[in-house]
This record gives sequence, structure tokens and C-alpha cells, in this order.
Amino acid sequence: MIRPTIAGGLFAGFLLSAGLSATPAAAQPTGSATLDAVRARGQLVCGVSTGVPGFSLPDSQGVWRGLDADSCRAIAAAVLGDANKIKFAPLTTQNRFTALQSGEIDVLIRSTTWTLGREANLGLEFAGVNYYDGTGFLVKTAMGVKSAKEMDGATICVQPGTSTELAIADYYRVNKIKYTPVLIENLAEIQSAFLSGRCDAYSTDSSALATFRATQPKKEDFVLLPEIISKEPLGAMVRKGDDKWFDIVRWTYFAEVTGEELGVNQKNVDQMLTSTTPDVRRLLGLEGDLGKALGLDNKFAFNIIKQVGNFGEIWDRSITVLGVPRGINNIWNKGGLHYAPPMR
Ligand SMILES: N[C@@H](CCC(=O)N[C@@H](CS)C(=O)NCC(=O)O)C(=O)O
Repeated sequence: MIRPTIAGGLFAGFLLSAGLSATPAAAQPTGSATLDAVRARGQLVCGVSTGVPGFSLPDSQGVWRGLDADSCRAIAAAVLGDANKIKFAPLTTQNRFTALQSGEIDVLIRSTTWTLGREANLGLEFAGVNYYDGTGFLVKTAMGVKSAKEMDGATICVQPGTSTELAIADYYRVNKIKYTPVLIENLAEIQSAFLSGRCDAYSTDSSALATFRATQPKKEDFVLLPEIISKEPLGAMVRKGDDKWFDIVRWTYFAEVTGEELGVNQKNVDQMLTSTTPDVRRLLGLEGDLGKALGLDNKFAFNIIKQVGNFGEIWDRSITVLGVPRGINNIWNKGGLHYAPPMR
């Protein structure tokens, strides 16, 4: 047993001293099938929605913008050192989980609610929450409705296969109110069905309703009803069984939150490289081997913040600009729920 090891060591030593290595670094297996595939491809494939303002929507140049799109970019920055090495895969409510199960995408960040059923039944798991949301209702101001409880006999447009569908069913059963769901999978179709009056209300995550309203030519024609009838924690999903990839996706989000907490942002991240604060030094890879522990470069968090921003910056550029208050989506020391464990 000893001889081949010594011989192997000598051989490897020879290759190294000759400036060669037995296997190119990029091809060395990392123990994560997804990480290996992403590196070999030189690109992250990220599943997003087909076009929700504030979350994932191509701009006039065809560049995907939004919280989910940037959450994807942060993973590309962490893993490949380049936030632009990414392909966005637009998915519907119905095909999003199969796209992840089949390996068509590496990660799903598509306003998807974390529920027990999804995590236990689909062979998939949630690696973090980027938006603490809840189901809401949008109606036309002209209807004069002030509450979701005034909707007896109403038709409600909702996308099938969503947790929204289930939340509405519970809510109206409890409140003994009859309504008719109008199930439409395609996003553009459901929105035009609502606008043209085929349904009295449009229900989905209140964030998406608020950003949809904000992007209408006359937003005052629409009212977001006051009731938020469910918890919809939206986050990143990965396949079960690839723990290293799970860790990478999870700690990418934690690095964004830690950046915000420590005041490290896109503008000052270069100056922060001279910081003497231990937490900042560890975050930016100046001390410790945090990146290496994840199978990444020690500069992974530096790359995320430099190229995409910290969590607050990502949030503000996508959500705050649409007039949606941060509320419970602030970081923990400002009264919100976004919290990262120690990065050490
Ligand atoms: N959070 C809910 C709803 C998700 C959902 O599909 N939301 C709508 C909000 S508009 C969406 O993203 N649609 C975009 C699309 O169909 O491409 C879930 O996970 O089931």
C-alpha cells in the first residue's frame, strides 16, 4: 500500500514541479455534483419567474433585473467569480419544480414559498429566504371594495400550483365566503384577465401585487386590500442530497446579509480590504479560510458584494424603487427577519 502512494506522490511532485497537474483544477471533483457541473459549464443556470417586476424581469436591453435575478447573480459571483456567468431559465408556477428535479437548472429562485409539503415531498429543499411575503388581493379601485371579506361571490384570478391557491381556499372557508377561483398558469394571461375584468380580484404574493400595481400606467386605479392572509417565505431551492451545494447557496445569502450588517457595500468594499475589524476581514477573505471551507475562493463574499452588492443594496435597487416598504424584510438589528449566523 505504501509503495504506490509514494510513487503517486513522486509523480504528482514531478508534474507540479514541471508546472503541470494531473487533472486541471477546474475538473477536480469537489464532492458536489452541482458545483462540478456549474464549473465545467462555466455558467450557473438559475430558474426564475417569467417576468415579475422587482423579482425577475428582463429590462429593455434584455438584462434580467430584480431581487431573484440578483440573488442568482450572487451565486455566480461566489462560485465562478463572475456574476455575469449566468443563464436565466424562466419558469412557470407549474414547471418550476420539475426543472430543478431534472437538473435543467442548478438552483430555483422564483418567488417560491417554503412549505413543509414542498420540502418533504419533492426531493428539494430551501436554502434561505430572500423575501418574507404573504398572500394579498388586488382589486380595481372602481369596485369600491375595502376588505377581502367583502368578496362574497367574487371571481379571483390565481395561478395554479401555487401556495396562493391553498391560502385563499383556507381563508374563505374559515370566513364562510363563496368565491370562484379562475386558474390561469400564464403570467401575462392572468394579468390581462384581471385588467380586462374577467375576475374581480387578482391574488398572489402581496409583493408581486404591489410591484405589478406600481408598474401600471395609473396605479391609483388599483387597490391592494389590507388583509395579508398567509405566510409566504420566498427563497432559494436546491436538490436534496448535494449538501455542499446547499451550503454554498445558503452562505451566499448569509454573506449578503453579513455585508449589510457590517456596512460593507459595493462602493466601499475595496477600501474595506484595509479594515482591521475581524468580522470584516473574515468576510472578505483576508483572514481565515471561509471560502475554502465551502469549496470556493476565499474571496467569494468579496466578489458577491463587489459585483452584486450586499443584501440591502440588492433589495433597494429592486424593491424599494418600486415603493414597497422594507418592513419585516429589514435585517435583524433593524427590526427585520434577515439574520445571518456568524461567519467564522
Ligand atoms: N409564492 C407562491 C406563488 C408564486 C408565484 O408564482 N407567484 C407569481 C407572482 S406574480 C409569479 O411569480 N408568477 C410569475 C410567472 O408565472 O412567471 C408559490 O410559491 O406558490
